[in-house]
Amino acid sequence: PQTIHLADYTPPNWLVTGVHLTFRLDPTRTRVLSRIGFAPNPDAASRAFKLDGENMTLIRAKIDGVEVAPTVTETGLTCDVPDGPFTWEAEVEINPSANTALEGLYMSSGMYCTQCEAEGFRKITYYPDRPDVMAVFDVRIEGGEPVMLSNGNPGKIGDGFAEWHDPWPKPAYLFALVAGRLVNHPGKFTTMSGREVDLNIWVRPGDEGKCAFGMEALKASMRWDEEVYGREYDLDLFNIVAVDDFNMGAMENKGLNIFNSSCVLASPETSTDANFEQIEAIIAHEYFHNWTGNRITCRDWFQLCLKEGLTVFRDAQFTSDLRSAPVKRIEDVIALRARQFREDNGPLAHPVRPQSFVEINNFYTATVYEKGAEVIGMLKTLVGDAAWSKALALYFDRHDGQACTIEDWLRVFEDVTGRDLAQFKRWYEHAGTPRLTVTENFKDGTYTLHFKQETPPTPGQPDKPPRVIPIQVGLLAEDGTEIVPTRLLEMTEAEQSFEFSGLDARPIPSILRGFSAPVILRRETSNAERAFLLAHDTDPFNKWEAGRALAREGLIAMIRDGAPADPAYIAAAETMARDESLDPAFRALALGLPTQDDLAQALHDAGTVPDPQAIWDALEALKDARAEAMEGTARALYAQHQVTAPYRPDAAQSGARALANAALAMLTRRDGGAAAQAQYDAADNMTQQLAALACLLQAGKGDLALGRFYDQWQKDRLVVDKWFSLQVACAEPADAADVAERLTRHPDFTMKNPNRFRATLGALAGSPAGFHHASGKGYRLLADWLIRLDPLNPQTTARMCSAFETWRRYDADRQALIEAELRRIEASPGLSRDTGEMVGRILA
Ligand code: BAL
Ligand code: ZN
Repeated sequence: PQTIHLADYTPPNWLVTGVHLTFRLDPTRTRVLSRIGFAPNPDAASRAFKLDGENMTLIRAKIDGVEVAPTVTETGLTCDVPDGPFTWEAEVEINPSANTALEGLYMSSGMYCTQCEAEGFRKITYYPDRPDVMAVFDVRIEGGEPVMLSNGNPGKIGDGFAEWHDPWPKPAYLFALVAGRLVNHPGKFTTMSGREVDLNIWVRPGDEGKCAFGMEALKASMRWDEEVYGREYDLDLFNIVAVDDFNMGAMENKGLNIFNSSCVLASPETSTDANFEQIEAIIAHEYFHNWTGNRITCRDWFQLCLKEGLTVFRDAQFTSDLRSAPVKRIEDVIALRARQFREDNGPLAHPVRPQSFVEINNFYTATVYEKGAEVIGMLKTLVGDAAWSKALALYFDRHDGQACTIEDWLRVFEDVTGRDLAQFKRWYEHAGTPRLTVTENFKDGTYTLHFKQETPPTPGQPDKPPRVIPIQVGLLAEDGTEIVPTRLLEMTEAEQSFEFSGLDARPIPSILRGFSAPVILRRETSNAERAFLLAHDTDPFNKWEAGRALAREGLIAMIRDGAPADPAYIAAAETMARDESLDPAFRALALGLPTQDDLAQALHDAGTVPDPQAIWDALEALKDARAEAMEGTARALYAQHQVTAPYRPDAAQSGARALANAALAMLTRRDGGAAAQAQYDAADNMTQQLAALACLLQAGKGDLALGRFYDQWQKDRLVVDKWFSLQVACAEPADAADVAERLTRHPDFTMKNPNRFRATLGALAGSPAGFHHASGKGYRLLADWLIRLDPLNPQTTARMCSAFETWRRYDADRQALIEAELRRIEASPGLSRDTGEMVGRILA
């Protein structure tokens, strides 16, 4: 397979002046007729004409009305064309029913739908399928389906056909079509200039009761983007469609967002508080793409972070504004460390703006998305809020309607602030998580912090020059008062010192407040100081971080030295949990322990080979010891934070339920599941039902409830996904692979539905002690299923290969077992380009 390099970018030879598409829908023989205006690109060096196209049969092609005979290959076609503008016409046949890869036009539960990002449009018709070719699309859909949707505004709708016109030039990856038996949940929104926009959430009949929350989230997003960024919606209509079979979470097609049904359908009975929060964020994310992604798009796929990093940053701002900013920040950092740090410290590490790829679908990663958003956050911190607002206004003004690069983005900031961002750009160009080591000194009233930054080598990048790192620091006195409020230190050198003078006594530092840069902070400190910061830090993130570090150090001593559970951690956790001045959601997060994967990475960084079973045992021992010591507190918290008001998925109620459920998990270790059983029996919402079921399963008392749960919810696909994944996630390490294997034989298991596949095999990959069981059965089961899935759905297969990305952390026996499975996948006949690239990179 061919490797594509950023350095090889050349502008398109031909520009598209307009696109007319007619779809004659048929489940197995859909005809697509295209009429496309082409004009030479004055910026291009060549007029050679090549169109992308895959998995289709060309019926006929014409240029300016005259039939032509292009040279057709597996990836597209070439043709002799006139020197100047011309009209291309083609008729192709495609088979949506056979499209199990879920890219291009496919069928899901009897309805037609599309996914064109990144390169799916080339499976619909021949086209220059690249984001820097933007055009106005007119679409006619024939086929007699009750509902037939495409991008833009509706045109004529008649007997068996519907026409659509999208006035905004767009790249083909934003094209969408949906047709089928759908019902809508309608809404209306009046924009800031007074235009009325029709809103719809389209679902399969039976799901209409799960749309109200998504509709309110959409309106809130539209209002927020007007208020915060001055961005107004630009069509008469905004449609969202829920689709069961979808590789990603959702897709921002212009005016016709398509969602994985798990990311839009919500009801209190079937969705957890976490689901509600995530749905709200994803609806916002896709909506915000209308400006950051659609109106201003990417020049090429290497610039993916231009739209994704910025849009993740914007959706995080939205959630912070609607809910709790500290809680959102902590949740995001937990996720960043779990997914992005793991990626950045392994064989799949790549820059936020990659320099090469074989299959772009493999780069929809935590690095491009989440680290991409962190980079934006650092930029905002460095330039300040006022300059940020000016720069964004300039970005929207200067680049509206264009396909842009990271250079364009940074130039806007340089123009607004006069700063040189050449060093900052390294965050986009160099992979790897910097290690920021800090030492300190106090003398004659001056406190000095000395920082040293080092970034380990990553694939293809052995040496890393220093980056600019924004470090937010505050100082506390021994009595807990804050003597220096948060101050921004701008580190630009490999080593650099910062002084704070005029102090009476040696302060206690709170470093990297708000997690102001995506780095690993290394500092020699004591557990007493961590407990002090947990009690007194005014920065909520660092307060949480101190508790997390205290737990982590105790766990590492348990794992490495066989130490008992640290009573200092438990005492500090109990004081924090009882502190009624703290938000319950924060307390619930602060009672969370480092994950198995966090601990494995921390041990590996400290030069110890992690033993997944020992990590599991230490976590269990700490949870037992904490539950014993905190039994009274757990009982009190559980009683005190019951929500009696009617269910609302807002921050206040969710926080209370999160704390009550954290207390329930502790109580279950003391009462054998009595309180959990009572909660299960009384629950009228999924948050409480699922939390109680998890407690019962962990207590070994879940069989009855599990059966009842299935009986109750077997007709609800999304709840059945929870039923699958919870069983694997709650299994003992020795049983997890067996549980997953048994579930793959359940009549409801299907590998054609990515949600169900992830709920089963993804849950195994996400349960480290079970996945890494010394027998190798977890590895074997996952590899078996990846080999089976690859011919059907390369994209989902390739993404799930990242389960193996940490393999070099482990002992020689586990490494040998994993390597054998990776080699077995690699040797599978006809392995996809997607999976081949991922396995190759992991093994390299
Ligand atoms: N553009 C792919 C889905 C998303 O990031 O919104
Ligand atoms: Zn996105």
